[in-house]
Amino acid sequence: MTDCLFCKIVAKEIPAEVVLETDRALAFRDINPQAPTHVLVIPKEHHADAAALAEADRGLADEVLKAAHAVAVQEGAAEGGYRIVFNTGAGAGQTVFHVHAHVLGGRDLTWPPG
Ligand code: IU
Repeated sequence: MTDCLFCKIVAKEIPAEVVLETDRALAFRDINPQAPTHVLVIPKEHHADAAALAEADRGLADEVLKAAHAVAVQEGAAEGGYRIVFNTGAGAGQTVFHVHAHVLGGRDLTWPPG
């Protein structure tokens, strides 16, 4: 999608601090981190949200999830516990409509989220 910010990051038209890349997924640091580890993991292909991705391509959804776990391990966040969040829909706080998993860790995380 030409007007999608995360598609532009995939196309390298907008810079991002990439921490992991696979054939079909990309992980980069969130510009406004909410925890010591805050990385976004996206499929390179455009899907609006987690529901759309799961409907369209379960294999790709699996790859994004696997990449999210790999990021947590790579960042040293896996041992202390980490969170994978897919905000899905504006009411849940989604602001960028290219599906992304937030990988959050490196500190104690409270529940429930706001
Ligand atoms: P959300 O779940 O759609 O609200 O998450 C969008 C995230 O994208 C949010 O945490 C932003 O800080 C982040 N982000 C980014 O990393 N780079 C950008 O250029 C923009 C948003 I705009």
